[in-house]
Amino acid sequence: KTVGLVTTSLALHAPSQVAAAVKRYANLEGYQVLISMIDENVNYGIQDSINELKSQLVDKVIINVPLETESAEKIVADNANVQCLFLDVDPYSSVFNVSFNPADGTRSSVKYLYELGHRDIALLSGPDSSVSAKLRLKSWIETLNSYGLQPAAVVKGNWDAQSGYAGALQILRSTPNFSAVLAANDQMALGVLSAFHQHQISIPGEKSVIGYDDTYESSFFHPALTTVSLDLDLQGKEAVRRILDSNHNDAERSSSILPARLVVRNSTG
Ligand code: IPT
Repeated sequence: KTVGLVTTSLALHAPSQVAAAVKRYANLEGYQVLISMIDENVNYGIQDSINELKSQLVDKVIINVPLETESAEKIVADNANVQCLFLDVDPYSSVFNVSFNPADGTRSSVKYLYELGHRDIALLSGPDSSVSAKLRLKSWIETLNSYGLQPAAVVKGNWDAQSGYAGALQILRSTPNFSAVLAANDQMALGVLSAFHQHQISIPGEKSVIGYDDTYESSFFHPALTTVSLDLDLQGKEAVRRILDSNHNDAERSSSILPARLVVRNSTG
């Protein structure tokens, strides 16, 4: 008995934590997990990955790759004999998915900064290729607008720490007077902390930083990172439960949207 997992780069902390959870919970149910990792060329690679899994007789596949709704629907249509469950699509799309509410954590971070008195908030978004990155960005901007604010700056990274570091330097050059940064994930927030340390900018004295994900390491950053916590272990667990249940019953194939919540540590003030 085998479940497949097609995943985006496991060099990224969030997907690697999800993969670990999928394996753990599938094993507890007596299933093996075959992992196929794809890289840059997502739209080409994903069908190859599914074919690779099909050739090993896998008929249930969890897909943790950022996909626009049409691409996910096409994958479902092209693989009629495989049950596909998506982890990184628009939660409100019609495809079978287990995902996170894209707005609750972003709203509470903006609200929290606003209440601390921040008015010049810079945004460090994830890549345009990621649906979730775009949803987070949209929700930050909508929430800022609801307080009568515009972002002090918007820059984009590619999820890794290096891009967060580069993004922070870019904002420091273009708009040095911002007082807080919202980063779309913790790895980029780590890069931001590093850039600020290098420029002797005190955190949170001069600038506050909020991340997103709350991966295992985030409470060990210096200062310990305030971030939006995604229960990635629960996402893996729920994905396994859903895809195994969907065996029996089509009605079980409805999607789950998991909450995200702000965890306040020491990088904000
Ligand atoms: C999303 C993470 O928040 C982000 O840090 C990055 O790892 C990305 O995945 C990779 O695609 S979580 C996803 C389930 C929306």
